[in-house]
Amino acid sequence: SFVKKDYEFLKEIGVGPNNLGSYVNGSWKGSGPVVSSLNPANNQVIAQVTEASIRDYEEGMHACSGAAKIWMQVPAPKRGEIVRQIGEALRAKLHELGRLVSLEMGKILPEGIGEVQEIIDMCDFAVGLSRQLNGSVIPSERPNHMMLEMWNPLGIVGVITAFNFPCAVLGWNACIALVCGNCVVWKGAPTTPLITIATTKLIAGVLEKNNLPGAIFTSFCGGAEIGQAIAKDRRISLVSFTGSSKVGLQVQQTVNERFGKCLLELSGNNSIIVMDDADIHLAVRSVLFAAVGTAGQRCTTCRRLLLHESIYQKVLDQLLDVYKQVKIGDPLEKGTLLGPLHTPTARKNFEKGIRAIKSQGGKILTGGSVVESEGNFVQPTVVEISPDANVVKEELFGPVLYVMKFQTLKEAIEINNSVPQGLSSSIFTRRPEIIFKWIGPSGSDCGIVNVNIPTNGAEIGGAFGGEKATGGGREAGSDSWKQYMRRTINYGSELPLAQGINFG
Ligand code: UN1
Repeated sequence: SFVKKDYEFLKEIGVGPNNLGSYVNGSWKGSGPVVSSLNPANNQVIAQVTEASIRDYEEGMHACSGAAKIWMQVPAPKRGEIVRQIGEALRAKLHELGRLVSLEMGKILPEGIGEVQEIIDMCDFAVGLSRQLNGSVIPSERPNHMMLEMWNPLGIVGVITAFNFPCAVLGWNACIALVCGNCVVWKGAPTTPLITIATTKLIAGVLEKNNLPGAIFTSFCGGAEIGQAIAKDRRISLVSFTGSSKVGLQVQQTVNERFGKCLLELSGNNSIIVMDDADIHLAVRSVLFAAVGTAGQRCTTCRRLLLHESIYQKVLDQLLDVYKQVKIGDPLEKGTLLGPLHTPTARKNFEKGIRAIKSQGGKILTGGSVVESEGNFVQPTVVEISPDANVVKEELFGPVLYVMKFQTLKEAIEINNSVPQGLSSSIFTRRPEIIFKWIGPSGSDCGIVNVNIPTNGAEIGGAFGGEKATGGGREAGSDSWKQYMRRTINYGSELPLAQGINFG
């Protein structure tokens, strides 16, 4: 076995062999099913967690509704100070929490630590934002009037996150929601409960130290039942959901039925286009990180590589060469580039996907098999296939890269835009006329449109999210915060009506 077993460090972040999975009204509870958290590298149990029951959920939401009334009255920069302290608490445990992310999710350690860094960055961003939730004064056409646009909190924001970024995506949402004056209700992925618990403990510690109600941050380990309760709950003004397009659509429909707001970050099917003038060395390094990083389990993973016919073979040869050097193994081990898939089911889906690829005319250039071991390892895979094959339209969540050839930029953009999803995209070229076409109205139809960098690894300062089946949401930086608040416009005491209307 190439997996080392060392769970001692978990004590330092508040995780034991048996854990309660609901942080409710400032204390830890659990009266739902007991589940095991598994190490994807060997499928052995790391620890047990008692998930939330609907009773725990109700108790938590009741307290959270009370806390919302208090938290929205705390001045925004003071809320920022609490988020600053959360950032400090995370900084102090960067390595331990990063190690847990690597252990429980299966991504390699530098990426596990990078993920915790991402939530720390979000805290820093949100602290600054807490002094910049600016409204505006709009000139009125009426005498003695002005229109004042100010931003008020929504109340409670629900955050449902996925296994692949088990704490960074919480950060994108929670850091902003909190400085905007909202309480947060979090449900992490059912297969990463220890990360949910460890992250919540750090946040809870800060609330406690500041004598604030613990219910400002309410957190549940659980599955679909708790997720549905959040979607249905009228007390939750905004539900931010990260996951597949299929489940996202169900969440959106449920939230719509009660006229709630939804923020969706769903499936991607991201392509990298390499033009004839590209820096090929840069492109190959970028594709490797984009397609193999996190074992292809990022929503921003590059799934389609579009190569100009004149450099097709050259890029492919270099790429296949670096693929052969990818070290597969224990994600906690130094030098490993490719850890396991997250679950045995993901490994089975990989095998199913490979069968579908072959039956649809795909040619496996490298990889294509699972790795025989007790963990969920698979080979990094490159497939030559037509852009019209059905499998290419779907998101196969693993390290499988589809390569295809094009002749013109127009054709490449058409292929880029030909899938249902629209999260991230990138082009490699040095020509400004191509770059501006690519980022313009008739270029990429994705939310993230990159040039000469991978499709993944976005930094938090920009708004993150995508179009079409990716759901249209924007999280993290830029002006994403406006989604976590509501706008009001007030005006003066006289009643001259706008548009010159005389009403009796
Ligand atoms: C995700 O996979 O859900 O841009 C998020 C990136 C990361 C976030 C990915 N910063 O790849």
